[in-house]
Amino acid sequence: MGLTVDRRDSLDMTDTGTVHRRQHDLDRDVRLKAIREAAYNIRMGVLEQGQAQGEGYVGQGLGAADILAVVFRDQLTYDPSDPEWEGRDRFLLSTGHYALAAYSAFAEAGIVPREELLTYAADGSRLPMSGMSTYTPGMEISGGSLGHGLTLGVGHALGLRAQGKDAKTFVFFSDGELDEGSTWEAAMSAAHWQLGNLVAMVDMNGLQADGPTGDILSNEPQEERWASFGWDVHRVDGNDPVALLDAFDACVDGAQATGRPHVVICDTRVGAGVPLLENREKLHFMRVEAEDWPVCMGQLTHGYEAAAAAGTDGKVA
Ligand SMILES: Cc1ncc(C[n+]2csc(CCOP(=O)(O)OP(=O)(O)O)c2C)c(N)n1
Ligand SMILES: [Mg+2]
Repeated sequence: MGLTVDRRDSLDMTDTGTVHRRQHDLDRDVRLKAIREAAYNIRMGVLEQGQAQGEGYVGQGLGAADILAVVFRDQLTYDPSDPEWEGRDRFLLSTGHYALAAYSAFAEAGIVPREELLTYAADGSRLPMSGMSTYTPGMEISGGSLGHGLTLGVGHALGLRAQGKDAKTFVFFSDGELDEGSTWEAAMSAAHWQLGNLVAMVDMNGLQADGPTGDILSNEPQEERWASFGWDVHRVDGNDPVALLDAFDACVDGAQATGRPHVVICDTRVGAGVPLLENREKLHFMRVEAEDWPVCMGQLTHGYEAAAAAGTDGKVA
């Protein structure tokens, strides 16, 4: 059901295959249009997976779609036909239960066939409910045990530097994972080793398994905390593609200049882009009635078309 995006502006042929490269040389409006389309496709893929199972981590997937659209459509360098190509940037999904969002981004990137999304969480599928590197092309780590993604990212970034590679390491994790001490050990280590090739993104959706994040364990002020650990810090509306693009550009363009690791703290909305889900009780795991999935899809398409007509750069209402 996704839009067909003309990818000719973003792919080039090399001896390793067809490589998607960072889009920073393109016109900004062209980049934003592509990101907006990618975010729509990622959201629709999330809904299709949820519909296939009747349930899933749908609210998180919708909330994180704009972040993943910017990262996969615009920032990352990778070869969709060879997800293990050595020259690739690494994308690490720490938050394993966000796998359906990553699968949708992989489908948008051409790493897995889009129709395979319908096998999400089914027996024998390559797309298990929690992300696992042994099952899915493009899934660099098995992240379901929370709080480890950033530590692994530090290792990847150190390894790439030791090998003299320009590739960067991107790590996606959640506000719930800020409760884990290992996240802060990794933050301290990354600054110590001056890992300018490491870009972290935190999905601050205000929710975790047992309730609102602020009720479980206060984690603010985030900017000051990361800055005090020696990181380059950006905090943005994580459902605003313009703000996200500017933040990621600043991270990647400044990668070598500062020698500091980078974090983009993204304030997102659970269910963003689909009012029916956004306005109901915020739940970590969502079950949706069969008749409501088409309503969700209709609302998503309506919002996308309305935003495009209004020229709002794809910020979902
Ligand atoms: C080490 C570890 N502890 C506990 C869990 C159980 N668990 C699964 S999801 C989750 C919530 C984590 O917070 P967050 O990712 O912010 O939740 P969401 O925004 O998706 O609701 C927890 C505690 C786990 N998977 N791993
Ligand atoms: Mg959360």
